[in-house]
Amino acid sequence: MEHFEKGVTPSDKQLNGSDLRVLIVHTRWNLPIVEALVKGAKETMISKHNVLAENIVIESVPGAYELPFAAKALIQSAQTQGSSASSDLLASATDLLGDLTTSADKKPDSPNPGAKKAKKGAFDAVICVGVLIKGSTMHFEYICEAVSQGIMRVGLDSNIPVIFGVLTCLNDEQAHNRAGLVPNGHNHGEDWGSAAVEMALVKNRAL
Ligand code: RBF
Repeated sequence: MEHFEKGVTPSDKQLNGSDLRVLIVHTRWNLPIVEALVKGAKETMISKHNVLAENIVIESVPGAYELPFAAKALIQSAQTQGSSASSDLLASATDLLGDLTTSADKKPDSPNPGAKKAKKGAFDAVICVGVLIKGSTMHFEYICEAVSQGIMRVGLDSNIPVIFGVLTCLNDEQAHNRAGLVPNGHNHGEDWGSAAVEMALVKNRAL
């Protein structure tokens, strides 16, 4: 049998994200692990798929349970701003949760030297990032179920692809492994960045 490598096989198509605007909403629960995942997603979109750093908007929420609501609110807010003729209303969607920034939320480091300008308005894809780690009560099961259903629903209802970037781990070790924080680990954020670009292109019928 051929060597089997677990995980996603990269698309054989060229995924060009240079015209995309992507929202990352992440939790502040388990933040050090979440930050690694957000970094993996962001850097992959920029370096592998040519997404402009200024077209990646990063917001945070307290915990995973809040991810679906925030994703929905930010999608709607950005769409309203994008369709408005008023320049006042063209303020970035970052304003909505503007007070809730963390070190993972830093705005783009430096302006992109390329000719393309930062986009305004609607997002082409959203990545919800969080880390749920099982405790001794049933909380984990309830939150996992609600969050996975909620994220799927936001995507289908809004017609914007929403990537399920939530780790549901039985212990800390699994979480560190899947955020690439230990030797031989793998940062799943990288896969989520690629998935966001691919699904945005599918949605825009550019693939
Ligand atoms: N949020 C997470 O993102 N990851 C967790 O592992 C997590 N564990 C929780 C465990 C308990 C016992 C409680 C009460 C909350 C937890 N939350 C976690 C927070 C949850 O997603 C949400 O922010 C709060 O319940 C407020 O709605």
